[in-house]
Amino acid sequence: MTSILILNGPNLNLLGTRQPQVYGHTTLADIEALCHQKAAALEIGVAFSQSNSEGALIDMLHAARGSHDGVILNAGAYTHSSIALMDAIASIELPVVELHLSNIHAREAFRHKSYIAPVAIGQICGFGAAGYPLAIDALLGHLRANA
Ligand code: CA2
Repeated sequence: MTSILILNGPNLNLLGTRQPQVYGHTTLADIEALCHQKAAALEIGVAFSQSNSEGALIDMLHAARGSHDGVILNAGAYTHSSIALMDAIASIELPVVELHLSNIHAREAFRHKSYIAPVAIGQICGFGAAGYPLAIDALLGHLRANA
């Protein structure tokens, strides 16, 4: 069975509890439930995780090789700073979809730079929580086209 890892970075555990004017009222648990529903409908496996630690995210990316077929990554603010995450993605040789709730290109200039984009198969941003099922469709389409 196809298996996808959905990985969330720093502060995303706070979704729905703080700054709802920026990130909405949907919690990360709501998003996880949405992803499990989508995976069940598509008959694929999904693992969902979050960490505030750059090293833990890198460890989970390394562990994905051999246990998952692809990764959806919302790296949060590490998107704009982490060469280490970029190197980890390049090293695992798995397709990675870069995901953001907000449209990072319509926000502050420092959010326009992504270290994930050059090593991702594509980027989805600006659709809020709905971006997660969109990213699952995109990754599955990529995996099926490259099977
Ligand atoms: O739009 C996204 O998904 C981001 O990855 C979210 C990051 C931000 O640094 C990226 O530029 C874009 C921030 C996540 C912080 O989430 C919070 C949620 C509730 C309250 C405070 C922060």
